[in-house]
Amino acid sequence: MSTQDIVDTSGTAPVCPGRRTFLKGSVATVAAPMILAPRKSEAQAVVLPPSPPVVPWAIELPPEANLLQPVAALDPPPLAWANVAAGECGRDDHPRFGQLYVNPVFYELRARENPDWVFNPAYPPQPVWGWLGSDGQVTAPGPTIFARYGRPVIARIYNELPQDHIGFGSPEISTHLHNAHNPSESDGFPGDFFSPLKAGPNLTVPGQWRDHFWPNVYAGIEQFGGIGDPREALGTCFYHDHNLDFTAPNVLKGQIGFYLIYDWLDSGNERDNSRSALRLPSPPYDYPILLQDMRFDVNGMQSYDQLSPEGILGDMVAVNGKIQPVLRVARRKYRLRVVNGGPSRFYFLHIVNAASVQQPFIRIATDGNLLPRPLHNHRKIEIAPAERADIVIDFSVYPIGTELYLIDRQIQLDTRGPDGVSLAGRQLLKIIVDREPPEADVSRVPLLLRGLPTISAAELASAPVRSFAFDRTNGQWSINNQLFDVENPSVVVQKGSYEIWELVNPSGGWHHPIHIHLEEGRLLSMVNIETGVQIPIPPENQGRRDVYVLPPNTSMRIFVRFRDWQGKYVMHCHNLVHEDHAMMLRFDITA
Ligand SMILES: [Cu+2]
Repeated sequence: MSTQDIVDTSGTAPVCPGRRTFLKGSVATVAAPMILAPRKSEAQAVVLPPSPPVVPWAIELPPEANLLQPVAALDPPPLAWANVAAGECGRDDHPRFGQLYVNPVFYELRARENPDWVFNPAYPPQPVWGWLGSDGQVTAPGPTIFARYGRPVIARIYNELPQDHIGFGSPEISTHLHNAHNPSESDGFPGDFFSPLKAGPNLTVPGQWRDHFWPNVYAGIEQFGGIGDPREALGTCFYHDHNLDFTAPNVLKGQIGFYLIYDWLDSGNERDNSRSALRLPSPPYDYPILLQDMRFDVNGMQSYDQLSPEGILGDMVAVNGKIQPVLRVARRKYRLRVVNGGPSRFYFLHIVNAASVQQPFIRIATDGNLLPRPLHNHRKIEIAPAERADIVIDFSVYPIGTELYLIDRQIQLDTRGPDGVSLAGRQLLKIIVDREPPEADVSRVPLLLRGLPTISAAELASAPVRSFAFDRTNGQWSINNQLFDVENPSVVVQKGSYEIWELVNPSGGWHHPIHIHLEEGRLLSMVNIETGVQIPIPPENQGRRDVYVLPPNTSMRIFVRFRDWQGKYVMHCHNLVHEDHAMMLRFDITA
C-alpha cells in the first residue's frame, strides 16, 4: 500500500472540534464543508506513516452470525406517538401503525462503548461504539437481526454512548436501516439524531431511546395491497448511523450491523419443503461479511482524519471488526453476503487458493437484492461504499485443510476512486475448510431467483426527468450547486409517482456512489458525457439497486418509484465523508 493523504487526528491526539461543535450555538441546519483540495497533488500533501503491522490469522471469526434475539415485550409498550414522558426522543408519529403493527417482533438495540475491543492482537484493546448483543457482549459491528417480511419489527434503539466523549465521533445517533422501505420517522433521517442531551433539528426533544417502526413490507402496499409487491424484496440490509455531519466517524467506530430479511421465497431454510422456497444455503451457512477500511496510529489506536472533506483512506481492512481474521467453514455450500462498510474505499475482490488462483462462485444478489437468475462462474466482486454482493461458494470441492483467501486487488491511491488493479492484491480474510458438515448439504441455487418488477414502455415515456449534478461548488461538495439543507427539501415528489432521475458527475476525477433512500431503482443507461458513448452495464448491476456508482464524466439514468410513505428522505453520496460534507439532498414525499 502506498501512503495516503490523511491527516492523523487519532483519538489520542489533541482533538479538533467537529463541525457541529462550531454550529452548536445556532441550529445546525446547513452544513458548511471545508474547502476541498483543487488538485490531486494538493490532496496528497500530508503523508501519514502506515498503520503498524498486524499479526495475521490470529483471530477467528465466529462460525455463524452473531444473532440478536428478540425480546418478549418492550417496557413501556410501543406507541404510535413519541413517548416523551418515558424517555423517548421527540419523533414524528409512526404512520399506518394501526394497519401494519400486527404480530410484531421486538428488539432492543443498545448503542454502547466497548472500551476493550481487539481489532488484532498487535494492537492494544481500545474503545469502539458497538451494540449490545444477546450474549451480553458489545460488538462492532453489532449483532445480526434476522427479520421476515410480514412480521413488523419495533427496534427500540437506546443511545447509551458516553456523552462526555473525547475524540473522533459524536455521541448522537440516527440509525438508518439501509435500504428498507420504512416510514420517514423510522428511517434514520440525518436531522433526527438524538441523545439524552441533544436533539437534531428535526426532533422536538432529546431522549434516551427511540422506537424505530420497521414494518418489513415490500414496496407497493398501496398498489398491491397486503404487504406489497414481493418482487421488491430486499435481503441483505444493514443498519448504520446516519447522524448529520458525523456518519463516517460513527460508522467507523462501530455503529453498524446486519439486518437480513427473509420471505416465502428466500426463506432462510434450505430444508424448506414449500415448492416456492429457493432453498439457498441457510443459517449457519448464510454468513454476512462486513468490510471496513481503517487506519491506526503508531500506538495501534484507530485514527480518523476529522479535517479532510475528501474521504478517508485506510491501510487496514477490518472484516467483521477484526483485521486479517480466519473463518473456518465446513465442506459444503455457503452464502456469503459481502458488504462494503466504507467509508471511502472501493474493493475489487477475489477468493483465491494458496497458489493465488481465483476460485469460482455464483453471484446471486446485488445491493442485497436477489438477481432474476444466478450468475455462474463469477470470480470477482467490485463494490463501492455501501454496495453489497451475495455469492454462493461451494467448499465441498476442496479437501479438508484447504486454505483460501479473500483478497482485494484494487489499487486506490486516494479517495477519488479506483486507480487500477494489482496482480497480487492483499489478503483480507483466510478461509479454512476444516470439517465435514454434520448433515448432508441439501441447499441449492435454482435457475430462477426473484423476478424483477416490470416498468412499462408507457411509464418510461411518461416519467418526468430530474437531473442532479454531483459536483463541487466554491470548493465544497454539492448537488445541483446546493449544500445539504436538513430542514428544507430540494425536491418534492408525489406519493405513488415515478420519475427518471439523471445523476450527472461532471468531474474529471471523482467517483461518487450515490444512494437513494426508501426505494430501489433500475439503472436504465449510462453515458460518458465527454464522448457521448454508452457505457455497458454488467449483468450483476442490471437488477434493482440502491447504490449507483457514478464514475467521473458520467451521466446515468435511473427509474425510481416513490411509494407508500410520506415525509422526508435523503439522497447522498455514500462516500461517507462526502455525505458528512454536505453531498446530500433532502427529498420529501407528499400526498
Ligand atoms: Cu462522493
